[in-house]
Order: sequence, then structure tokens, then C-alpha cells
Amino acid sequence: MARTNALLAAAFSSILLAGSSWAGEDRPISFDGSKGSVIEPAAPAPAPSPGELESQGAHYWVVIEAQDRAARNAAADAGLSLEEFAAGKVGGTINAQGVRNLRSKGIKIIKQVDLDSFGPEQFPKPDEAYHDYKEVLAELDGIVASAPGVASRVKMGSSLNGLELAGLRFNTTASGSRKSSKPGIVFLGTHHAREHLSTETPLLLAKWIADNRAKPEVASLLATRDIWFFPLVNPDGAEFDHASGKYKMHRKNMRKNDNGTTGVDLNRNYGFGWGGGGASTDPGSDTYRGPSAFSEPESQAVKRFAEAHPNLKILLSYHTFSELILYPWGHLDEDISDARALAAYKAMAAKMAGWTGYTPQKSSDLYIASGDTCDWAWGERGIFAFTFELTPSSMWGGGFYPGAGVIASTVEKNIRPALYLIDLADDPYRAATQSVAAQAVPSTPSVARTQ
Ligand code: 0X9
Ligand code: ZN
Repeated sequence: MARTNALLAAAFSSILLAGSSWAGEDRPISFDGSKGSVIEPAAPAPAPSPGELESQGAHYWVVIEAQDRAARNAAADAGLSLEEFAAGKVGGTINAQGVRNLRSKGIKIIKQVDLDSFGPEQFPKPDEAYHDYKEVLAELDGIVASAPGVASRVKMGSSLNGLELAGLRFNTTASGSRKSSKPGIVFLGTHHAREHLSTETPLLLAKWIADNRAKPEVASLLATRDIWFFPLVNPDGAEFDHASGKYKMHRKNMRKNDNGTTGVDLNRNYGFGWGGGGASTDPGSDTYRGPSAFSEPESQAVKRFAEAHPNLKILLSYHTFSELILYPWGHLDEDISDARALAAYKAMAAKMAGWTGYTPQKSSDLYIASGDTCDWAWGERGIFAFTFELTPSSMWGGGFYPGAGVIASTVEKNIRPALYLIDLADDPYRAATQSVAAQAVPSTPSVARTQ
């Protein structure tokens, strides 16, 4: 992929969150203080010029003061896409109207950096290990060709611009769209355009499964499960984000909104709790929910896919970044009402956190957001649904653009959780009551791309 490397450490060195551990009433993640404190304390935010503010395209990284969950929710309601969490502060992306909303709510902006001001010199190297859209298709074809009788190419639908929502299915008795009664699980990547590592992870996990299909523990899962991977739910946005050779920090799909702005946040567009908190009505916001639930072909495709496969028991949606494992609810403060399911969710999240080092928590403990994939999957379909926020843990570590060096290690640490969930797909409730067989993972898994 002809795009630039992610040495954003340099680009962002002046805008990062202070390195200290979380001190609030809740403690979503720890922060690696060794990376250094890079926010000067409480300097007044430079006011954007009126021209900047009125520009439709104005797009900022901001760091705001947020001592607790209520403050994070207020920021989410203002249109901030919350991405990084540290003691008393949150970092994220926002448009000009959102900045005005923050100010009118009295939320203190510690830092504000115009994302459009980053020049090519801040993205110095090609980052070609990542797969672009065509390379994703080629990689999927290569995996399928390498595992005859086990893997098949599938299509969930088409994006707004007509790109294929392509995927791969592992099923030894049903290929393509044929029905299967085996317990099902689906792995989704890249609802958000700039989160390119969330394409690589499911794609290369699928490759790892194909490459290791003869191992007894993998073979037994392949024989008894219906396993789906769709690594690129938002291909239009992902292509736009990298195609010019300079990352655009674009989050949404490529919908042309009535007011001239671009994009609906696909992870605010699902129809369970749609229109609630933490989702914006401003088309220019990074968290714009869209004009109606499931207004977008990409979220519609996921909906139709889930409806067409009632055997699906588990869904995992990969995002970046912050190294978290999130489970419902996202749109409500409350726990899900099914106590047995909640125990299973917690057991699964804790187990997978142990393997990855990611922090497990209820989504809304981080911040309220409505219309996300997982609330719909759980609330409407009863599918156990997780959001993984992958590496890195901070903007300092590369944020959305951590470079090619993290791909193999991220895939490697996600193999065991993926196999664990595949195993549990027959009865996720047993996570809380039975010890689930630990899946053997070789110490040096092969996760390299071939296409
Ligand atoms: O905000 C999102 O859509 C997800 N995070 S990301 O930075 N990748 O965009 C997390 C959604 C989880 N849901 C809630 N926090 N409610
Ligand atoms: Zn995301």
C-alpha cells in the first residue's frame, strides 16, 4: 500500500496526553508514563481563527479535561470521537462545530491541533505492509486457494461507492452462501476508515487459521464451526484515507451529506438505541449517526448478514486504538439485564484480556455511544458481541498509524482470543461455568502477508 509510515510520535509529540495513571472513579486503562509527559499543563487552548472554524473541512485533534465518565459522556455528546484516555484527560478528533459545542458546555480544551495542517514531512515513509482494498481481495483469494474444501470467498454486500464488502468463510460442509447449522462466529474489521490495523488483524487471523488448519485443535474447530471474516466493512473510507499518500485521519464512510460534508459514522448507524447519547446529529461530526438507523449500505450489509445467519452466536468488531476489550451496553449505563450472559461476557473479556494485555470493561464505562455494532448485535439478535480496540495504547505510540511494525505482534496476540471465541460459539454461556480448552498457539506464528 503506497502510504506513509506512522511515525506520528514526532508529529504528535506536542499534543499527547500526559503520562500518568488514571485517577478517576473508574479506571479504563493505564497509561505508560515512561513515554513521557508531553502536554504542557493547562495552557489556554489557542482559539481557531473564524475562517478555520467556518470551514466545513476543519478537523482537529483535541485534548480536553475530563475527570470522570460524566465528563467523557458530555464530550461525546458534543461530537468528540474519543480515542485516548489518561488521568483527567481525553484525546480525540472533532470538527469545528464540535469545538464550539465543547466550549459552550464549558469543557476545557487543553490542546487543539488542526489535523489538516500536517504536511507530508510528518508522514515520512511508505507503509506498504498494510493491505489496500485490492490487496485485501487478493489476500482473501490467496487464503481460499490455499485451503480448498475449508475456505470460500464470500460477499456481504457493496459499499456506497460500489466496492465489495468481501470476506472469507471457513466451513468444511457449506461454502459461499450455503446454509449451515454449525455454530457461527463473525469477525469484522475497519468500520472506521483510519483504523487500518483493524483490517490487517482479521485478515491475517484468517490466514493463520488457513495455514494452521492441520493442527488438531484448529482442525476440530474448522470441522464444527461456521467462521466468517469480513476485514474491511468500510472500504470506501479506508481507500480515501490513504490513497493520496498522505493519511487523511478519516473515520466515516464516504456518504456525501446534504451540507457538503462527507461521511456517516458506521459505528453510530446501527438500529438499536440509535439516536441516543454519544452520537452526533451534525453531519460534519466524526460521530455523525446518519439521517436514520441503517441509512448506510455498509451497516445494512452487516444487518442483513446477521439476519441471514441465525446460527451466529458471537461477533467481534475490531477497532483501534487504546487496547481495550469492550462489551455491551454502549448506549446505556446499565448492565445488560441477563445476569447469566453478563457473567459470560465478563468471563470471556477477562480471559481474553489476560492473553492480550488489553483492558476489559463495559463499553459505556468508557463513554456512552449509541448505534454501535455490538449493541445492535446483542440487543436485537442476542449475539455475544465484543469491540476490541487494538494497539497502540496511545497517540504517542502511533495512534491510528502505528506503522507496519505492530502488525505481526498484534495478530499474534489475537490468535488465542479468536480461537477461544470460535470454540465458545457453540454455547457462549459456558464461558462462565466451564474451563474452556486453551488453544495451542505456536510461539512464532506465521502471520506475514502474501499478497
Ligand atoms: O467510538 C467507537 O465507535 C469505538 N471506538 S473508536 O475509537 N474505534 O471509534 C468504540 C465503541 C464502543 N462503544 C461505546 N463506548 N459505547
Ligand atoms: Zn473505531
